[in-house]
Order: sequence, then structure tokens, then C-alpha cells
Amino acid sequence: MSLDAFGEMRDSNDLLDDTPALRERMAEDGYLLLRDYLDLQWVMDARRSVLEVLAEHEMLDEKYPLMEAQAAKSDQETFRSAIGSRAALGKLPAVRKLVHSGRMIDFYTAFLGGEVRSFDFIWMRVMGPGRASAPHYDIVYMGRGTTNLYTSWTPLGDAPLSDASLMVLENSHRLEELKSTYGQMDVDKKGNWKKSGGSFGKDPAAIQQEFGGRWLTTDFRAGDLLVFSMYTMHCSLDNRSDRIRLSSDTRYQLASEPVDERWIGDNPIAHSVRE
Ligand SMILES: O=C(O)CCC(=O)C(=O)O
Repeated sequence: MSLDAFGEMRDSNDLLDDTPALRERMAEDGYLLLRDYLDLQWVMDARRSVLEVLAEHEMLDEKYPLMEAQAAKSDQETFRSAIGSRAALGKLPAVRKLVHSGRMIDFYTAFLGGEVRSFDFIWMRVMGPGRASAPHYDIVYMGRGTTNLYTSWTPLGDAPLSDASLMVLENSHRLEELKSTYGQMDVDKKGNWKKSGGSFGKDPAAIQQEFGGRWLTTDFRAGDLLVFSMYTMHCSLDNRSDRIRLSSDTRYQLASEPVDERWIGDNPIAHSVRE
């Protein structure tokens, strides 16, 4: 976390009414942080509905109010088998409303400049104490359609640095050699899943030393939206709190462009067909 390796994201709220400037900022930074952009009530409704499912599966410490998401002392494997699959959490109506309508779609309609299509699959993250996400480009998981595709990372509640906040590696969207090597991988082909599960590595500090740039993050608050490109390297800090960090990540593109067939329909095939 030294100053040359770690820093604060900048927000782009001042550009919200200027779509060309937002596109330039995305080209420059590889991400857009929009503070307090989403409807807070919708975010909290989504949080509550996910937490109700987690509570039913005894993943929360009942001594605390539901909305605090205090983790029960179970391990993550219990968590995983309890909820079965995160696809089920992504089907909750309050979650779908938040990520597939309203301000989210308004943003992309302006930013992409046309009718928007989102992937039907919603990635829900239930990040318990001690957990973290490993560094990766999203393109390796969803690169069979257009690359003019963006990720929304949406904290369903506050997600400060202590609670596994998301980080992006500065200038990683401009690492042309990495984009033409690791960035060409398809996790569902050639046994790639077995080799790495799609991650570029497991050690954010080593990756920062290899490529330079700083890992950028912030104390995310409920209502914030982080948008980033398919070639923006990202991961999370470790969750050093006793809470579960909840977030969703979802994808958006122009409806007129080719779509990766793994992530569409009522029951997307996801990574079930692997070579
Ligand atoms: O929420 C996380 O920790 C990981 C999210 C992620 O990998 C993504 O948004 O693509």
C-alpha cells in the first residue's frame, strides 16, 4: 500500500452530462467511478433481498441487524453449498431491477449511444471474511461477442477498503502485449480453466511490480457505480472485516452487436461447456 503502488480512484461525476467526455475518460483511465449515481432505495432493496436469502441459509450472525451483513462463523465452503449457486441470487427481482433498468440502463444508453443489451446472467459476489478476488481481465470470461462491452461493479451496500473493495490496475487497459497474450484467452477452451480459472495471477503486489501503475480503489458507498472495460485488470482487497461484502457485476453492450452466447437466456449455459 505504498504511495507508488496504491492510490485513490478519481470520480467522474463532473462529466455525467457530457457523454463524449465520459468516453474520453474511459479511454484514458479504463474505468469510471460514479458516486451516488444509482437509486439508493433500489440498492438497499437489492441488498435486503440478498441478505434475506443468506439469513435463511444461516450465513449471517443473527445477533446483528440483517442489513449489517455480519457473517456467521461458518466457512466459505459452507456458504457456497448453502446458497447453491450465485445464479439464484442474481434472479432476485430487486437485484434485476437495479441492474437491468432505471439509471443503469440510462447510463449505458447514453455512453454506448444506442439501444443497450445486458447479459441476462448476473454475477453476485458474496465475499465473506478473509476472501478476495484474484486479478484478471473480464474479456477472458466473455470474449465471444463484441469487445465493446463494459462491466458494472455495483456494491450492494458500503464497501470500504476493509471490506474487500474492488481495485483496478492503473493503465492496465493499455498494456498491449498483455492484451494480445493473456487477453486473447478463452477460459472455456484448451483446458484453460484448469490451468488458472481465468485469473492472471494470485498476487496483486507482484503484478503491480511487473507492470507498474498503481492499484486504485476507494471506500465505496451504497449508490456508487464503477464501470470498467474488458481489458482493465481488476481484483479486490482482502475482506478484513467480519461482514459479508455484497456486490454484483453485470455486463452491457449495444443490442446491435454480437453477444457472447454463454450469458444470455433464462438459464445461461455459463461455463458448463468446457474444452
Ligand atoms: O467483486 C469482486 O470481488 C470481483 C468482481 C469482478 O471480478 C468483476 O466485476 O468482474
